[in-house]
Amino acid sequence: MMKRMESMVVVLGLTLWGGSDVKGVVRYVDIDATGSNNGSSWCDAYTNLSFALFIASFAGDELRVAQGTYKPTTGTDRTLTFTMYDDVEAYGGYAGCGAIDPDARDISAFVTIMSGEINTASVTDNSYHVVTASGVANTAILDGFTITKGYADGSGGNSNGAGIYNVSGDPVIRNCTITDNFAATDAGGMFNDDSLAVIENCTFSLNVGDFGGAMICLNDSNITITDCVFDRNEASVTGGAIDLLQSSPVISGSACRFEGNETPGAGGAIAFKGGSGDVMISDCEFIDNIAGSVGGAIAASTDFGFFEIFLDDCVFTRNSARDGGAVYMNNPNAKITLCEFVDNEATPAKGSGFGGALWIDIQGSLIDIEINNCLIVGNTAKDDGGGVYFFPTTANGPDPVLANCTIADNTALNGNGGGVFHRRTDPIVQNCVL
Ligand SMILES: [Ca+2]
Repeated sequence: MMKRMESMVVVLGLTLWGGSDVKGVVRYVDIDATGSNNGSSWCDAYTNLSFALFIASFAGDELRVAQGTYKPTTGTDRTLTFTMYDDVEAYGGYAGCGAIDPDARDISAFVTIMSGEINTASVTDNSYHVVTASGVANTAILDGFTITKGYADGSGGNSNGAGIYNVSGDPVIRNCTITDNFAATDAGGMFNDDSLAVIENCTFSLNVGDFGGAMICLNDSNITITDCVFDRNEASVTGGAIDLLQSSPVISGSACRFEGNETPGAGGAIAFKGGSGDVMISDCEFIDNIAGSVGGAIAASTDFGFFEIFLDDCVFTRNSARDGGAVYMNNPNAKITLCEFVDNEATPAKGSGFGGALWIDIQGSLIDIEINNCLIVGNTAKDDGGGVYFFPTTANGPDPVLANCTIADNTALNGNGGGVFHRRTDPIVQNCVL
């Protein structure tokens, strides 16, 4: 009996030590610290960020990281990475040891960089993944870092997610800049598979991949993206900024902007290939995005699963594609409300171009399309549908609704329907200015 009591005490002790109820301490990381390197103060800070993250994982410590450039290794192993852990919150952007106020925090002034630039000066021998978030809960937080120079050109998972690689993790990524990362297959910036990641106030720029220059979401990655900027990312196949397969994100926030993203395929900014629920995009600006095929800003297809897409309060300006200069919809239910479509173009140099602002394809008999309170102005198609092109593939299909919209000054250069082109359907037009 005594023995049993003792072992219970040991078990309880271990549980308390490792449990999330035990609040960790604050530990310091500063690449320039020269003291005892035990993490206890700015000048005794750890200099090795990978090691600090690992140590912090035991009791769930908070890490404060000073300005400077940190690398996953000083050696040559491309598989080494900054690993995120449950209950570890890491904050970059501090002034650090030697500053008048080492606790001063300013992410722009005290830039804290997680860099995959290892080995030679060439990027092609860099870390496959700068950060790895696989398996973590939403208690794993990165806040205030620049994540850059990942180069995922390996095999399997090492060809995806050069900036952040995430399988079955739900990390929180906040106030970060994810820039200049390359993946040979999916997502230069951030790879999400089976994830409920939360991404807030981040910038993804100049990332390159085959699918999703900045980000890919696979297998029910119904992530939340708030107040993020996607700037000049490139995908060589689809989804200039974001590629989504059977995933339904919420993308919103007054700072939300997609600008100058590009792909030769579908979805200059975002490509949806089937959802796993409702897709919500609100308060976002889409500017100067380019798709070689369909959907200069957004291409949404239900080829891999039906979904309902809601576009609220978004502005689409100067996006271009072969068809659907701003938005291409292939068969989801769609509610487009309070959006502005201005100066978008479907005017390819070769071949035909339909739907200067919108191409809406309706195949199913129960598809529900509603465009309400929108402004569709100054858009141009090479052929039919300067503003909107409705294209049901079956006769007598469901009738899309256009209500309370202003549709003006759109041009169908060589075709019909300067404002709206439709065939095999009877759009219900209510209270619109044409
Ligand atoms: Ca290198």
